[in-house]
Amino acid sequence: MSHSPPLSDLAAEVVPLLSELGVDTAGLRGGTLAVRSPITGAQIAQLHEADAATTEAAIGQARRAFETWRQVPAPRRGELVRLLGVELRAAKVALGRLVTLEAGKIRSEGQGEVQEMIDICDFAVGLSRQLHGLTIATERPEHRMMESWHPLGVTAIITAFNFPVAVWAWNAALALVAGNAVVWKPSEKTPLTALAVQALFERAQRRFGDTPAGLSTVLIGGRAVGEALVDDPRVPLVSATGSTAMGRAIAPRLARRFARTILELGGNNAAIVTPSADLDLALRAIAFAAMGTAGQRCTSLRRLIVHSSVRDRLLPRLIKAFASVAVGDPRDESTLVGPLIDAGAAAAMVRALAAAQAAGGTVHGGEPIAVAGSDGCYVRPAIVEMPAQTGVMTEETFAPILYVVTYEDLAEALALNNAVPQGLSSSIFTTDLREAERFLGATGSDCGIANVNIGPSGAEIGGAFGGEKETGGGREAGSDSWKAYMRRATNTINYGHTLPLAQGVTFDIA
Ligand code: UN1
Repeated sequence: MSHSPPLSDLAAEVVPLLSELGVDTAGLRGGTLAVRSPITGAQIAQLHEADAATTEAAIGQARRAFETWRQVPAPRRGELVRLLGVELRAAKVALGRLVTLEAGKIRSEGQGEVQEMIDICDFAVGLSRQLHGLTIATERPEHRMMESWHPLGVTAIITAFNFPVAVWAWNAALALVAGNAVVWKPSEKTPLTALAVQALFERAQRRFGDTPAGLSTVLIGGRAVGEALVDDPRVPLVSATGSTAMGRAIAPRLARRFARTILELGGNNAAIVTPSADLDLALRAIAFAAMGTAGQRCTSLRRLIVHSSVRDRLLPRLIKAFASVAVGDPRDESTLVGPLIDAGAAAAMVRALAAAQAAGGTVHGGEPIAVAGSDGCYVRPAIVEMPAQTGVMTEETFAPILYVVTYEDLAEALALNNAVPQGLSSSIFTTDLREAERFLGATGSDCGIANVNIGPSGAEIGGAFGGEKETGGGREAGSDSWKAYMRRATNTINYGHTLPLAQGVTFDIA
């Protein structure tokens, strides 16, 4: 057993919560993975990591669980997800609190994240009676053609720190009703919330009755665990959320074995503010999208493309809002912007602001903020007026930095919106129907999400979530995203006595 220094005061808050959520707290010390709360930077746990043998065994057990689970009728599988939703409702306050302590989200965002889990459970329960295929007109007499959807297999879910529990739920709720088993590798930065969710899942399992062992597993660990899931032929689908660099590393490995992927990678989301925009509404939307979650959503607003005639009416108000927003301990009710996840994130922000300045940008805010008694990384959100959309503005920095450029005509604004490698989310603020429709049309935003008069972040689960280009192309959550978790079989049935061949081919044997 490795040396284990005493845990911090914050651990005194975390441990009872974990135990309330059903986690065996005996396993929180003595391991090799140090877990820190971004609130103070203090250690809150030292977890044991899954080694190669544990990972291998978990995948094997998940495969066996799948072989049983796929035979359970889908609406019955939905019942398990319904029970998970019941557990999540009961645990919403505690789990949301744990998200705050481990990921640094403000209270309402921590609670909101759990609500997102509940929502996807409800969605998946309904879906469990609707995993429907088509019947298709056939060209042959006395034939019928249809498609069927079947369970796919073990689904690996690799998640990021910024939505430590909701993104698992988007994937797991659908995968489970689809008849799959799931194996989860949470971010090394947020493993405790994953353990809590696993404990809640196990409660739901006990209420459900007989579920196969290993239907859902959490593997705590780093790169090696992720790579084992990526390379294992028993895992036909890997859903991974993280950086474009991570996606670039794993996508070719998955392609090599023809595995399916749902990749949710970098975003560099823009909002266009047109001359007709309702500026009061736009101001609020921009503030939430750029500063909410301390700029650490994939969907965070990073680029503002403002019409030159609007700039002077909007920018001073925005600068004021950024300068006065309450930054601090996310446990305080008045805080709107909590800490960055760690020192690495703070350093990336410093580097980005320096690069922007070197490119001629004017920076407002962005300085570190000292919070009494804390070694956490708190920063004033930054607005950067850029002379042009170049360099660092085309990259995703996971921090509250809003770059601003101006435009003269809508075609230019649309070109700017699309002129980055990422393609997750986008918005336009306009009251002009023509502008809105152009933005949403085929020559408009090239992103997976395009909104009118709301910011690019804060999507509901009912829609398909994901983006194009370097965002990876995956779609999760609502709409028909469930199809990614199932295999489709096209079935042709001949109920006649002859054998007409398609395309009129003749093949008459003697
Ligand atoms: C993410 O940042 O990885 O749309 C997901 C949103 C949330 C999900 C973001 N519902 O902002």
